[in-house]
Amino acid sequence: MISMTERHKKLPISNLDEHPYLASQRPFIELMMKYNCALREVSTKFEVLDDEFSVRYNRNPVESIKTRIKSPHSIVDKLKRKGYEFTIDNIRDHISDVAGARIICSFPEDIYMLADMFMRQDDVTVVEIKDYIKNPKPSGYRSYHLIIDIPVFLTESTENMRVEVQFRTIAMDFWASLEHKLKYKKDIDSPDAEEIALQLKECSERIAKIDLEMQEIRKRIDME
Ligand code: 0O2
Repeated sequence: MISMTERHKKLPISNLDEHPYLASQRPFIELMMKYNCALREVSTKFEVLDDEFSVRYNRNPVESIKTRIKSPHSIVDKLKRKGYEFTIDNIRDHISDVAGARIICSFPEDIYMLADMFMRQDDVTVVEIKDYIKNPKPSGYRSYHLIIDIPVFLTESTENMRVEVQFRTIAMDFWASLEHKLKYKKDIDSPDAEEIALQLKECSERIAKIDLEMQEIRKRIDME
């Protein structure tokens, strides 16, 4: 019988080879470990920027930072949707959001400022920019997405890992989280579907206006 303490011990990765099944999973476990390290680096970069802002300008443009690694199930699904087999190379080459970081900002202008500072950093290579704030999705989804490569320094090599960074205001995040829940909770296949979609889009437009109004208020307060 395995005691609680033993069961909760971290499995040393070197032991993987002792178990044929686990040994076969090793490349996947290693890949996820590298994505996880890349996410920690990205997260630290935004913490640093926010700390400096706090000391210099007495304000925090970063409200919160969330990170996640895509679940194996979602990885399999996404590869299938794109017509690829589940292999390490296909994951690396065809999925850009295995590692995802979400930077929630106070105001829309903070998004562009932080994204710009981040992109100018020497070790960040920008692969793609998707500006769903200037060009919202038909659903009403607003966010600024960056696909980047960042080096992870390992024991014997350095590997560039791909990360998707999503920037949103608190308001955009509020909309996206609720819309995601509403959409995925139920298959909206009812005759109301079109009307619901329109209503969600209108909510997104109102939220965007509020974001700009709050930004104006901040500017007025700053000038006083
Ligand atoms: P999750 O659970 O958030 O990870 P690509 O990744 O480039 O092959 P894709 O998936 O079309 O193609 O990229 P896109 O649309 O630029 O960005 C995908 C991510 O943006 C989604 O990830 C969501 O997080 C978010 N997103 C995009 N459109 C919407 C939308 O209409 N509503 C909401 N709530 N979120 C959206 P995943 O993998 O779908 O999900």
